[in-house]
Amino acid sequence: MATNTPEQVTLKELRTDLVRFMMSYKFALEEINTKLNILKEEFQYVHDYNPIEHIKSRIKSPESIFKKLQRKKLDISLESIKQNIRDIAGVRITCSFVSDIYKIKDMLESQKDITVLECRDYIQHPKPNGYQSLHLIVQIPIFMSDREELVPVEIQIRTIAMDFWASLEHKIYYKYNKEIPQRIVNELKEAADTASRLDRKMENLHDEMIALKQLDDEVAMTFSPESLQFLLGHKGIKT
Ligand code: 0O2
Repeated sequence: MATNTPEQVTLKELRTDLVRFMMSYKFALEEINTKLNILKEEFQYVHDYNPIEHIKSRIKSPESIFKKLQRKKLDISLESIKQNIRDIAGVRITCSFVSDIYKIKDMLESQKDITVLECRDYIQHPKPNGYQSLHLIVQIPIFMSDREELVPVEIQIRTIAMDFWASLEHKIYYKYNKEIPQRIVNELKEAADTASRLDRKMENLHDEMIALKQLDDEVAMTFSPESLQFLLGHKGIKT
């Protein structure tokens, strides 16, 4: 039987290490997705409302990891990736309203096996180009057959309007390899401001509807159906 050369053995070991290494990020994503789906379902049941519109997750490709290592002038090794690249596992959550973003952040922070390592609030402090989102780097434990690992996951939380802007802005930059003309940069910033105004407007409308519904419920609780019918009849309103 042919035996492996030392190079082949090293290569095989490296491959096993790499597969095992990437596996922990895949499991971490699965854990976070399960947590988010539980929150989504339970919140809908208890509050009759769903703060999570959409969840998307991805594992960073080896090419992107490699590019990031190069961009940051870091060592190319598994240890270096582990220490420096914290967005290998990434989840993007889209919500209807800005207040939902902070609700989700609070719910995640209060889970005792989740540690928030970093929080970048690009909603309170948008990037100069207009980019808005809340970025969390969380760490969760993953239990394997022979060990427990603490794995970082990047969670981006944004509204539908913020997501719409970021996706299109990314497409514009991705397709155009040269420097973007200043006029386009300015218009993109304006579009981000418009998206932000739309977010505020939709949230105000939502709050007004909640207040109206509460008032309706209070009226219904205060008056019996008979007295309500009498009062409405008195006002000439048919029920
Ligand atoms: P991908 O494929 O989306 O993952 P760092 O991670 O700290 O080294 P950075 O850029 O300082 O690098 O981190 P930051 O600001 O938290 O942003 C990381 C991710 O946020 C990016 O991932 C984008 O997904 C998103 N993002 C940040 N700024 C912008 C922006 O101006 N426009 C858009 N469309 N998205 C943005 P990656 O690594 O670029 O790639």
